[in-house]
Amino acid sequence: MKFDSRESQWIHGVCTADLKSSDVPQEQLERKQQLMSNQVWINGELKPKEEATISVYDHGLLYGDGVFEGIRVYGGNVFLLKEHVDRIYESAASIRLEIPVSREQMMADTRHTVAANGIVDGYVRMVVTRGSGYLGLDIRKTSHPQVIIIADVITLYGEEIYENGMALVTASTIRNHPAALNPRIKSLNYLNNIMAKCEGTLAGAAEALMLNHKGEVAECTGDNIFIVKNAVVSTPSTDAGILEGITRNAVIQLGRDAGLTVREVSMSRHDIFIADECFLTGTAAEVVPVVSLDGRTIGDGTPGPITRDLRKRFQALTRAAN
Ligand code: PXG
Repeated sequence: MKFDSRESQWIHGVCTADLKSSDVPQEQLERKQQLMSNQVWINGELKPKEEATISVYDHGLLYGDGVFEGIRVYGGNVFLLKEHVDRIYESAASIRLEIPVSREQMMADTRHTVAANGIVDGYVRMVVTRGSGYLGLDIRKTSHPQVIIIADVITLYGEEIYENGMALVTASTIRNHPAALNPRIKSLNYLNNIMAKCEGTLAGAAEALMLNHKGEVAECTGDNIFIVKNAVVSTPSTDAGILEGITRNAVIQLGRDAGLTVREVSMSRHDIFIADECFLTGTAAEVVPVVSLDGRTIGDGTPGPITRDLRKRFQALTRAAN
């Protein structure tokens, strides 16, 4: 079958969902146009995005060999920057990738890139690739890891989802086994999540729930998951094989500070079906109410009071950091 970008996003009928330009929020398109001359930080300097290129021999492209972060900017402040920088260095250490700049330098370069692009409310994509080299998996065949910082904007879900809640579906693709590729590593190899996301898209859902190899709830394709039952907040622990989300950790802390019991526990789909409330957390997504899973209504089918309260507290935190 021939790929036709007007007809389909995918070849061989795996995913037929169209993403027309009309599906992209107008606000995002306008903002993008203003940012046509984006300056990208690449290996120690800012370059116009057209000139910020890396080699086709880079193992980040050839093998997905590298690490990344997605970070929000609120009111010109790069939110929880230290936490994101710490995580990218931990991801890199885990795959034996040495980032050629210090953590302090990475933070300074990020702030500089955000300011140079005039980003007030936006999004940073930080990427470190293994670098270019010879073909072959051997990491000794590469040199010069590439450090890239992009400052742009992101909109994940429409306003309707934040107001009325999201319908989730469970993907049949399970989350990577932690002994194969630990989901705590935010690596450039995101096919596991992309395949699950594709299942969600096919089913008409904005996000998809992923289970782990034991059939337990792990996380969504780009968000962590929480439930509320009898005023107790629960989320899967890192043992379930998840990315230890920075928004997740912030929301756990906000909940505890508000006097709520917040537990990290093993969880099944059944626990979600019978929960009073459910919500997702993520850098791009922030706090998103979930009102159904696989056709089962959660609670009364509207965003619950604890979800709404935690969302408010999280928004206050993003503003307070300025
Ligand atoms: N799980 C997975 C698999 C993720 O990729 C989260 C949870 C939430 O983690 P944080 O640290 O963001 O609270 C993520 C993060 C994107 C995008 O471009 C995806 C994420 C973050 C930012 C942007 O789609 N996923």
